[in-house]
Amino acid sequence: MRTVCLNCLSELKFDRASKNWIWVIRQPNGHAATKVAGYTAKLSQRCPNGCDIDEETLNHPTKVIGFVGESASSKTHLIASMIYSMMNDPVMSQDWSIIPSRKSVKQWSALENLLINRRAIGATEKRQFTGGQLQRMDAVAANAMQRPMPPRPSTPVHPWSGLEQRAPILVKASSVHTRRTVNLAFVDVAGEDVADGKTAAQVSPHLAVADFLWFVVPSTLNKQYLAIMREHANDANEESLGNDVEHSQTVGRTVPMIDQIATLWREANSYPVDLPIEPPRLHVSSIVAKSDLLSLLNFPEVSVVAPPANWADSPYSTNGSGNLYSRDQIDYRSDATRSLVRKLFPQIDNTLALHFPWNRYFPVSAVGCGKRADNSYPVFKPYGAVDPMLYMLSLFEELWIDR
Ligand SMILES: Nc1nc2c(ncn2[C@@H]2O[C@H](COP(=O)(O)OP(=O)(O)OP(=O)(O)O)[C@@H](O)[C@H]2O)c(=O)[nH]1
Ligand SMILES: [Mg+2]
Ligand SMILES: [Zn+2]
Repeated sequence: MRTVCLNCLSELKFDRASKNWIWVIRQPNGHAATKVAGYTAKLSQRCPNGCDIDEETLNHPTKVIGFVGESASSKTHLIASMIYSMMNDPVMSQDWSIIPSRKSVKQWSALENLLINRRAIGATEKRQFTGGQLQRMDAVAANAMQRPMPPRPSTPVHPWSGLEQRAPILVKASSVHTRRTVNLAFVDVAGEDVADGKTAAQVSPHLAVADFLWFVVPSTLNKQYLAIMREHANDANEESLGNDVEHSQTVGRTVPMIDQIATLWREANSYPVDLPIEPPRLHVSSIVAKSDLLSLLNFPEVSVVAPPANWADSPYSTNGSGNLYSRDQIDYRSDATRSLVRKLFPQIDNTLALHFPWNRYFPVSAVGCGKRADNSYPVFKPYGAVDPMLYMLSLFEELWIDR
């Protein structure tokens, strides 16, 4: 069984033969990432670096799930909406039990509270550095400005040391059929922090230990189509479409971001540069976010991919949750979404396919509508927020075998 200390992100593996926990050592330069050191016969409530460990992470395998995307692409809304939808969906609950871990309850409730009261969740703050790390960042900045670099410290500094901690939201997912459980650790990153590969490596160490990466691309990424959406805006989305900050993401920045994340992952895992990144080592899929805005465009795929134009105004019970649940239908929608992505922003699909050939697409509207100028939502009615989670759970082998 593999577990991860969610505080310092050390990886631990339980070796059945010796009944020992093994500590996976990651070198700062990414080399010898698989080197292991024996660890005490019985793991107590502490990781090798001395952090408190959530009891849940010792009882069940932990899957680290990272969301990557530019600022204001909807990452935090998606995480909150997807967990909310998993917990409250009547079809999902026939097969799954979803329980926030004890330590995440407070953080989770705060997010849930905003959504059910139809208030916007604020932008995620950048992670702060302490002492040594700040100097390193200065050095990077100095270099960029062509100033002479300060001398390098003689002892190598681990790139992830001195980093402000950010607690992922930990949720236990149990199959009611096999009675197996995995911990899902949802790691939320500030968009600014992944904007360039160097900063991402420093502030988002979880990217290197992730089991699943979700690339988040907003429906409005191509500004030519954003202009068309603005022309056709209606009451439900006029105010949010007018907000430039919300639609600041561009193809020009997202393409290098994907490329840099792939490079960063390869370095951290000593993975060959010329090989595509594939499961089971890392699962990667993409979410086309804010899918409620797609109904403003006139493409044949839209009716399969996006909620209808009156989604926010119609009563919940008449058109459900926008989830398809069945694998065949999810695959069908995924293919239609790829076809649409290849019209709206083809370079995104090319870059993803180059590094992550197994990438699939899930169109999701975390809220079901855009926010008003006063930071409130007319409705909280997610569209398609469960299907990507069902797909993800279906890939975790630990949940397959009956206990
Ligand atoms: N139309 C529409 N707007 C959305 C949706 N989800 C989020 N938004 C808007 O997008 C903006 C950004 O959402 P966030 O969840 O903060 O985005 P983020 O990717 O976490 O951004 P950072 O924390 O800055 O990295 C918010 O102002 C939301 O109102 C959606 O489903 N539909
Ligand atoms: Mg955020
Ligand atoms: Zn630790």
